[in-house]
Amino acid sequence: MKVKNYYLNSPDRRQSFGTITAAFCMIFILLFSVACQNNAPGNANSANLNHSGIPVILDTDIGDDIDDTWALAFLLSCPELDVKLIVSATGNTTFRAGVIAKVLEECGRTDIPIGIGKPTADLFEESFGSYRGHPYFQRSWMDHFEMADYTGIVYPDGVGAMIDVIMKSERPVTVIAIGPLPNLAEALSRQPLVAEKSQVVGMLGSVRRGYNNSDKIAREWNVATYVEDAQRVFHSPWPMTITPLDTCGIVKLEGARYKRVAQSNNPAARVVMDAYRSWLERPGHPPEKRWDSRQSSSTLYDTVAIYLAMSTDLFKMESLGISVNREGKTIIDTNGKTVHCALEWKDLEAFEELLVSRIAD
Ligand SMILES: [Ca+2]
Repeated sequence: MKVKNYYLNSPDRRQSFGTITAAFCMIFILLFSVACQNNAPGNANSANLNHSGIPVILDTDIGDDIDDTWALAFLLSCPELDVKLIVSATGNTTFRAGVIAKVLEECGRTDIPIGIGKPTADLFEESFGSYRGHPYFQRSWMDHFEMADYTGIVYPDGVGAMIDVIMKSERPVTVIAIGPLPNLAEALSRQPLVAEKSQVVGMLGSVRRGYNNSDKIAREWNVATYVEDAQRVFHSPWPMTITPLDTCGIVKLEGARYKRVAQSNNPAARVVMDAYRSWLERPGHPPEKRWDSRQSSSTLYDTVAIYLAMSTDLFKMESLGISVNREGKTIIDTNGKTVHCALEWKDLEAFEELLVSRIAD
C-alpha cells in the first residue's frame, strides 16, 4: 500500500479560495456549462461508447449489498470511463476500502487509487439488527486480505483526494454515487467549487416507483440513511443525473444472460460470482431468503448508475425539480433543483446485454 496525503483543503486555503469565488464564479459556471455540453451522459451514444474516456470518481458503500461489486466490475470493464479514484462511503470506510482493494487486485487494476471515505455510524448494522456481529456481508469473501495488502495508492483522506481530483482535472469529472452521500456532502462543505467543476450521477431516490416496482415511493437507502447529507447534495448547485428505484430497481439477471456471467472465466466475472456466493451464504442470512446463485442475480441497482455515467440513450429521461424531505424521500418539487431523472427504460434488455457482455465476454 502506497499512502499519500493531501493538504489542499486546509482552512486557510479554503479561505483564500473563498475570496476569489465571487470573482470567478460566473467564469467557472460558463466553462462548466460549455464543457458539460461535450461531456454530458446523453452525448455518449450506446452504439459507439468508446470515444469519451470520461474522467470519473466512484463513491461506493461496497461491502453490504452485493450490487456495488457488480457495479465496480462493470465499471472496470468500460473503457468509456476513465476511473481516477474510488472512495469508500459510510460506516467502517477502511474495511470497505479493503473490499475495493481486493476487487482491484483480482481484476489487475491496481493503477486505480483508493480513497478512504469519511467514517460514520454504521446505520446498516443498526437497521439490520438480526445480523449484528456480521455487519459487512463480504467479510468472508475478503478471507485474510486487508487494506494494507493493496499494492496501489491509498489516500487516507478520501474526501480530500476526491476534491483534489475534481479541482485539478482539465475536464469536468463525473462523480458516480452508489452509496449514501456523507462523502459528497463533506466535499461540498470543504470546497464548494466542486459543484462547478464536476457533476454527480447517482443511484439515488425514488421518484414515482418504489422498491420491487411498487407504485408507492420509498425511502430509498442511499438518500434516507443520511438525510441531512442527501439534502445538502440535492439542494446544492451540483448538477445531478439520477437513476432512482424507478429504473434501477427492476434490473436482475436471469436465464441465459445470467449463466454467461456465472460460467465466464473473465476476472471481473469470477470476482462477481465468488463475492455473490459468499454474500448469499453470509452468517445470519436465512436460507429461505437466498436467491439461487445458479439461476439469477439479486437486484443490481448500482450497475445502472455506471451506465448512466456513459449514456442516457436507453432511458426515458425527465428533468424535474426534486427536493429531499425530512423522511428522506425524493419529492417532485417545482422549487427544487432541476435533476435529470432516468424514470423509465426504453430498452432494459439492451442494458442487460451490455452489462453481461462487458463483465462476461
Ligand atoms: Ca451501494
